[in-house]
Amino acid sequence: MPIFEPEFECMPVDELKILQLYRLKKVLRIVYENVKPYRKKMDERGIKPDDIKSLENIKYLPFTTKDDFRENYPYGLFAVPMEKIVRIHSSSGTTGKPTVVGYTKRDLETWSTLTARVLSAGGVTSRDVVHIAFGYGLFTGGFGLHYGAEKIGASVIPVSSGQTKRQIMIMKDYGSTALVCTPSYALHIAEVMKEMGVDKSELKLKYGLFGAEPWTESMRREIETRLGIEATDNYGLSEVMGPGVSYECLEAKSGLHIAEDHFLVEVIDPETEEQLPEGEWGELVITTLTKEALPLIRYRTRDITKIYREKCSCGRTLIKMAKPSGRTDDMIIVRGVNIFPSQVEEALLEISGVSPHYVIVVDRKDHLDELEVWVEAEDAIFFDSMRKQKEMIDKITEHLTQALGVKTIVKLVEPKTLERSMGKAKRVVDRRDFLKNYEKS
Ligand code: DLL
Repeated sequence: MPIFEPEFECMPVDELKILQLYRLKKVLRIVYENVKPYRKKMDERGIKPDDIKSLENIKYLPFTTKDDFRENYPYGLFAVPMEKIVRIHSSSGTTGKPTVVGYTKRDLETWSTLTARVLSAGGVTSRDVVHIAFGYGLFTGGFGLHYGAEKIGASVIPVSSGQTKRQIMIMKDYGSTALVCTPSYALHIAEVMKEMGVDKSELKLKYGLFGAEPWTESMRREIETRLGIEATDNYGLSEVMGPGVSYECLEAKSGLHIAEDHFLVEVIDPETEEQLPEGEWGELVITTLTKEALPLIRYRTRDITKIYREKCSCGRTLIKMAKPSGRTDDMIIVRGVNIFPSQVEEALLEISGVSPHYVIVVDRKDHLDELEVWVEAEDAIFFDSMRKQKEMIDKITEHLTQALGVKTIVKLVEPKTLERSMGKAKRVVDRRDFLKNYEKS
């Protein structure tokens, strides 16, 4: 399999560390000079960029969190003037306000190189027909992988998400050879193919490149068998760039190589915030080394993983991360869309007649996530006529679907029936529990 940038992906580790330190020093000077919140944080700690003399010194720098995005919404963390920004994407925020990310021309260039690496590592070459079923829009999945596929010289079909039967018809007729989407959508496609009576032998699919949500080895096996493909995992997050942060190689399919020439990674204990040694599970923290528009220092991803360096059969020397096993916050990922309970709460509070007592129930039917929100009605509504109740349900459904960006099923429950909690309210019932179920199978 060709490696997209062997000069970086297979770099001797000592050289890589020199490159990382050089880039780290540069990015620190840039944020100190151009991003007020960073200068303030560093001044408060009495740290100047030149004080950081080794990669180990990074532990003295302050963290960046989603709160920093919120406090500096929308563009306050940008390190360049708006005239240099050529693209804007965003993702859900913890308070309903989205996280806004920007890219310069050079950032887009870097991003497409990194997603080209992802695709290349997963088997894609210029001879492939790449079917991208991630959403195109503010979500980084569609556009991010699109430009990487073009960079490789593959033929790209920007199908975007939804309309599964049409997707299958396109795959069959246009001869798609690589499928790019979430792992759960891949399984759903397999399910719909069965319903339609389309056999995998009628498709030309060879590779599947899946990411944007957690999945397991057993899920990989199932997707591979049902679609007759080789499936690889890739990870990323919008704040840091989008897809392209780390990627599995087809040769080993074990652990995701982190693009260390662009990202410096640490794993910390989320409670003590102390760095953990390689091989220990904790929260992944990322510092961007080459981003221009939105450099991030020690960004706390909230994703739980471990990092480890091992000789890989593919020849890449880049450190690996394990498949993320969960998150340290209450974010849930439904059909690839990130949702925080606080967004549901905020949306509900905008409607009169409903109480702020709710439970979010996530389930998986036919391999597709289903989002239900159970809401307590106030007395007056609950004892209203059926017609009025139905109107209320429709109103909440429309409002939540709009606010969350994912189809929501609303159930109105009797006043005071949802459990009241003395401590932290349990807002989410995740019936998918797919990580556990799949591991068992
Ligand atoms: O999901 C970017 C992406 C798009 C990655 C397409 C891969 C492919 P966000 O919407 O900001 O960005 O969500 C980021 O999704 O912090 C993880 O919790 C989760 N996540 C992303 N990839 C994986 C993965 C995109 N491979 C959040 N395994 C991250 C497990 C993942 N979780």
